[in-house]
Amino acid sequence: MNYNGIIVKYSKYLPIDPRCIVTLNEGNTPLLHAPRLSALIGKGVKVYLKLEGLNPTGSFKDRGMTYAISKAVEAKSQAVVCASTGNTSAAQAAYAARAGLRSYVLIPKGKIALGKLSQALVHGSRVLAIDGNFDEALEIVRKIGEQGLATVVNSINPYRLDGQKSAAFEIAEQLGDAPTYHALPVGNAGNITAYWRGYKQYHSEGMIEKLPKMLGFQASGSAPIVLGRPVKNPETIATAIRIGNPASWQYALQARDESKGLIDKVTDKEILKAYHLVASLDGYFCEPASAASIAGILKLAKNKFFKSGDVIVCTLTGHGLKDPDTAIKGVKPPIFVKPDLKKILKAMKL
Ligand code: AN7
Repeated sequence: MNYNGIIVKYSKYLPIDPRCIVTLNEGNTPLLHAPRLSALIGKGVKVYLKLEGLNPTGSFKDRGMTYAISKAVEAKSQAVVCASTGNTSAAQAAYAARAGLRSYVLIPKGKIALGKLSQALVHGSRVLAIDGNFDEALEIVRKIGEQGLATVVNSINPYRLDGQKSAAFEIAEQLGDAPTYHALPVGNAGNITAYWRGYKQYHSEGMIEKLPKMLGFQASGSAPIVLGRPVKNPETIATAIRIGNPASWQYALQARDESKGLIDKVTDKEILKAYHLVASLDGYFCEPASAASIAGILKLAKNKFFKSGDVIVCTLTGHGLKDPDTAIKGVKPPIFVKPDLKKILKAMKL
């Protein structure tokens, strides 16, 4: 059967005039079992990776963006705008291009990964790099929205979170029920909010029997929710979640408390370790922010948090190719060798 993206698949939950749908066939991403990571986490524990990096622009943002852009088209908007640490801008740029909308993105100068910047530019958005961080950019974008100059497609636009709920629906279908735990990185806190709403919706409709406990992880240099106060100058290698004052803060607390889960922090060192671990053990390359979910469950596993029979889903929110600079920095460089069989075999230690 032809797959036509999340709005068509979940049309019951994402109402719209079908003529206005703007899709790149996002969603329907694999839920990959990670046997070697599972063994590290604990005996009898099953870890699954939701590969959101396999969406059309390489991150989970496509799920919310297809609906936000489609709704903007339905409302006859001519222009869209967002503040972004990179992935939202990449998704907006692609969907706006397809819709024929003018597209403006505000990014923190020098703090977005190269792949994401390339995407926004190649898709033809007007990219404004500001001498400030994401939180400052979002404040300005809110004002642009209030003045009615463009439709804001950050997750303060409710259609974004409605679209992102589809990832929880898919996991419920892929597993046949909710997992015991759902782990994910937390930046602006939209995704944890959307997943929780998605699971609750499926639960209330009898589509799943249980609800997961939500485990959110912030980078320790950008951990406002863990600290209980905004962080003025957030810092982390995981630039996607370099956010000091999350827009969906209160909803994230609600997700945590209603699900009896937790929101914790992980250091950049732990993030990078997890990033390399999932690539080398289970063959999947995610971006640093995504590895916060892996780092988080590894941290919890040290304290025997999980027990046999637990099913953990980690959302790997973005693809590793988004951030080639971080990838290259953290590994041994290639070995330079002449095109000579003997020398090559020596270098290979064969
Ligand atoms: C790979 O693109 O905020 O907690 O402007 O790109 O829903 O914000 C990105 C966030 C996790 C955090 N992983 O999700 C943006 C932006 C990746 C991300 C998050 C982001 P939220």
